[in-house]
Amino acid sequence: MTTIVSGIQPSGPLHIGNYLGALRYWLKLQQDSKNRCYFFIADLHFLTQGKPASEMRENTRVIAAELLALGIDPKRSTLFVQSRVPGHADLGWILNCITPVAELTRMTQYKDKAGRQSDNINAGLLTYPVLQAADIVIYNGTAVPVGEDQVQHLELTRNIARWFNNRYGKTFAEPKPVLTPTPRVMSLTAPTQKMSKSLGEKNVIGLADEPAMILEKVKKAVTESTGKVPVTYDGKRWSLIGHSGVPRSGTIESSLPEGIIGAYNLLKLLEVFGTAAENRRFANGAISYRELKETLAAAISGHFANFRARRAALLKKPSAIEKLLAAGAKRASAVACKTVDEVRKKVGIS
Ligand code: LTN
Repeated sequence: MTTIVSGIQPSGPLHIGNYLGALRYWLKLQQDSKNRCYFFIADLHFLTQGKPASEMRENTRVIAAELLALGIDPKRSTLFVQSRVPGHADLGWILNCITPVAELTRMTQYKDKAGRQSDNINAGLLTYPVLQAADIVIYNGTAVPVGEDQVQHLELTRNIARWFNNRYGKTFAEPKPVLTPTPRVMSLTAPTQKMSKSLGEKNVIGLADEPAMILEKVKKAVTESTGKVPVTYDGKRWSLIGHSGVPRSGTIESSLPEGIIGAYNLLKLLEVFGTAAENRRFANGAISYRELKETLAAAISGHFANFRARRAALLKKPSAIEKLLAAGAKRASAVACKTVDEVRKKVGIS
């Protein structure tokens, strides 16, 4: 048995960056009966963003419907809202007390966020990765499907588990990230940056976006204009000639012209959502961006057609969703309580 743990902040409706970065893997991992999966909506983490209560509530409701519509199956996976399992915050506090502040101030995500929300650098932002560590070790998680931006937090989680074990005796496993093979999905309108809601609506393709909206957004995607992009397609994957993988900040690729990165980003999306035949059409000669964008938009719309229908149906049944989440929290709590009891004994507060 492998215990899989992952969470997603309810920062807004799901988008293809979430899907390709992690959620696609959640779906795959829950199919394997050798995996025990805990998936949750990380509302305690999202509290660090200082959003109004109405937005907290609304986002959580929508994202729960979206996870179910995507195929997260409460029969196979334990799906719940983090704040409804009190053990997370309890254990988070205890782990705070063994984590050096210096380890937290060097986290790149903390520095990024503190820069972006300079009017709200709350203590939760700093201890965010400690709560994340608690989320994982509370279920003795060993594999954590996340986007590559979470790798540093996972390293800290392993350190925290080790510090605790060294001090109080072997208690926690040391979890590892499970990264999707999908490169980072870049913003449509600012392709040197990661696709993210914080860049604005037009940068992201929502999983629930209607076909007309998807087409509109894809059409506005930034690309170079000659159709000549240094790429090859091997029948499965697009590669950028002379460059490995995706543009990442601080690498050679990020110094490429924005239009080339933008074009490559669209091809990588077609690689996932389109057929091999559709991809091959763009592999020889100059790329017609009009054709590429129309093909890609149709492929994405088609891929999420069932999702849109199921999501709409689920949103009409809020009490059914509530019931599922309550059952998930109950199941998670049974395990979380055991861990917290054991930890309380070990640290001397039982
Ligand atoms: N920080 C993560 C969300 C998250 C998480 C977790 C992921 C909170 N707790 C535990 C994996 C395991 C993010 O923003 N992607």
